[in-house]
Amino acid sequence: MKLYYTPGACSVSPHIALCEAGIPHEIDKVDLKEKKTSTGANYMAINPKGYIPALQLDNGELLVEGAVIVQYIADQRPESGLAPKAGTMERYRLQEWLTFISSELHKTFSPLFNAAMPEDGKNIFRDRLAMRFGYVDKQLAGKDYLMGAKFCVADGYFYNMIRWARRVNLDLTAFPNVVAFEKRMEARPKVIEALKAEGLM
Ligand SMILES: N[C@@H](CCC(=O)N[C@@H](CS)C(=O)NCC(=O)O)C(=O)O
Repeated sequence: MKLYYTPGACSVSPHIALCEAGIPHEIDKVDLKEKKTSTGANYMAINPKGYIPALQLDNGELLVEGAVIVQYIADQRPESGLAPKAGTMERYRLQEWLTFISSELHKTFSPLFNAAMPEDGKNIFRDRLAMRFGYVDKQLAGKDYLMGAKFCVADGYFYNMIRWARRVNLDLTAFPNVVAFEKRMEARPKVIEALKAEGLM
């Protein structure tokens, strides 16, 4: 498998999933401005959506959309326990988390990375994010991970969002369970492996 990624972007989530699942993989760095891969290939010809992450499967198919990619990765190694079995209520709970992270956190960060967005506008998104982090903080009370005692693919995605919060100076001190979760994630050898591979550590 080959993961198209950009260091520190939302592709960190499937990258962590690949490492946690122990799946041999290649990574190919995409320049999002130029829409070129590391070899200079036209990324738009590979993924007409133009964004990362994208996972090229061993049969040549391309899978896009982070929330789906991480479930595909988990399902390749069911014994890893990275996702509950498809069709179970627990699996819908995982999908509930992935959809929440994708639509309520991930996309709410986008304006904060946009240099053209005025500060007043950014504050609207900062306030919304703080509310959403507050929700997750309550959900994490008494739990090590989003789904309970065990790491699942939504944890890698949420950790990715915490890293972004740090980048845009979103204050997380009011969310002690989120901060404890961040430390827990940073102690995981496979998370370290993914971050190192992207040159983030
Ligand atoms: N719907 C996609 C969105 C992915 C996305 O927002 N990727 C960003 C980086 S974090 C990107 O590649 N942006 C460049 C672009 O849209 O041209 C997903 O959930 O995977």
